[in-house]
Amino acid sequence: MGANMGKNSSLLDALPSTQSTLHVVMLGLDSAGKTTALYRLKFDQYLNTVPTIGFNCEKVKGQVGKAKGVNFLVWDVGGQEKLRPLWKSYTRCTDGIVFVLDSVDIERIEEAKMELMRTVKSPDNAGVPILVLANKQDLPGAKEPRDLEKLLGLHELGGSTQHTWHVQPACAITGDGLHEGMEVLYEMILKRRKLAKMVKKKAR
Ligand code: G3D
Ligand code: MG
Repeated sequence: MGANMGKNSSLLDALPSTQSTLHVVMLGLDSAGKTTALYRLKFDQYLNTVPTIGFNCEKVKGQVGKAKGVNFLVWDVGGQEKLRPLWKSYTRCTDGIVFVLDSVDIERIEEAKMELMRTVKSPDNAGVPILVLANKQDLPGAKEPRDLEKLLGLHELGGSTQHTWHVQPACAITGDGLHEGMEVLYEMILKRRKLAKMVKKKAR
């Protein structure tokens, strides 16, 4: 537990990390880099991937900041079109969603947006924090997070749907930005839990 007990964190902050494993699902169009990101997070090395049929699932340990030592169970669901209806069964009851985006593939950004919004707006996922990995930042022509945010229409998710979200620039091949993104996701998950607790208390 020691690793999580910074000067400013209370015992409450530390509890969820020691209690349980957080469930996270990775979504995104095919070839966005989900499987590469998952294995980079897991083994800290680049593994050659093949298009995912079905799913991959790995336990990943947080490495930076508050998320250090936190266990995530990460599901990587195949992104091919015929598999997308399956996303729904994986995203139910998840603590967080990681949406992996190819920052160069602007041709398919509208399609990515549609898939993201469909998942996020499903009642099962109300309020689930979303980490958008703006992947492939190493490639020339990669769009900046600020532009991707606009193109994905993320501001639509503020108010009524109560989602928190963050766009993290990343390169799954080198691992740049991945653990930083997981830390932000972890903080969003904690915040949501605290809020839920407060609402419960008030209702008593
Ligand atoms: P998916 O699981 O989302 O379908 P993969 O995607 O992880 O299988 O990756 C698809 C292709 O994108 C792979 O290339 C992979 O190496 C590449 N890729 C993933 N992340 C990055 C990145 O950050 N930068 C660059 N330049 N490429 C990346 P191949 O050639 O094997 O299809
Ligand atoms: Mg894959």
